Amino acid sequence: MKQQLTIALSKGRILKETLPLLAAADIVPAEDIFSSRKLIFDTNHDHIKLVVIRATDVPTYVEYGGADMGIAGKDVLMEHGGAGLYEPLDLEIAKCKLMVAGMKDAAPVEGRMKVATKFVNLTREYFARQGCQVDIIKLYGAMELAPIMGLADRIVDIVDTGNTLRANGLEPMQHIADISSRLVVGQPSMKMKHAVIQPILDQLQRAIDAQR
Ligand code: PRT
Ligand code: MG
Repeated sequence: MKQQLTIALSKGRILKETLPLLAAADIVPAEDIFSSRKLIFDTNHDHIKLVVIRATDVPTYVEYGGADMGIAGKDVLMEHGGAGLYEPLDLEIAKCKLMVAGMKDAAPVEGRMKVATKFVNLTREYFARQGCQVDIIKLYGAMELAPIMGLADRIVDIVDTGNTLRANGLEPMQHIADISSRLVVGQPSMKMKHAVIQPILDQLQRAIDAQR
């Protein structure tokens, strides 16, 4: 019998782009994920299950072996840190950029800059690398509001078209990283379940090449 394999998928916008890639690698959920309230899904393979969870929980599940592999945005992975995870594939989906932004035509900040973000770890590392001391303010959403309300001088957030920034009178200022979704594999799973994981990696790689 084949070893059991659990794949953790990020719900939200990544999921819509993930399912066609999985299908191209011949992994298809047994029922419609979007219309179900289930968290765990059987697939067309007896040995493969999918769990659908919050993006930020995906690396945690994979790190602690609650899932063997997972799919999450590079932003989420950078924020989580890479301990215990291999990142063998760039799926090249849900592409966007991680940027520093502020009010349009904002004056340079005097003294210590206040930066609002949900990505506190990667923001701290980014500004430390710039040799810049900042105060980080943790928010859980609507970062764009913070500079408008005088809560922060800058934000660190995901930018795609830039429409959200523009609509709120903000502009992108510094590019931190290009983001796309990645496949991660737990280090023990990669070793112990290599026989079932490697064929999936190969098929996904072919599906990624085909979608380019
Ligand atoms: O909603 P929840 O808090 O559970 O999690 P989440 O908001 O992280 O999930 P989701 O589904 O919104 O995003 C998941 C992942 O998609 C992110 O981790 C990124 O890797 C990727 N991604 C790609 C994006 C975007 N594009 C994106 N445009 N994530 C967020 N946005 C948001 C951004 O936060 C901003 O509010 O869209 C707005 C900017 O878009 P533009 O086009 O106006 O610039
Ligand atoms: Mg969201």
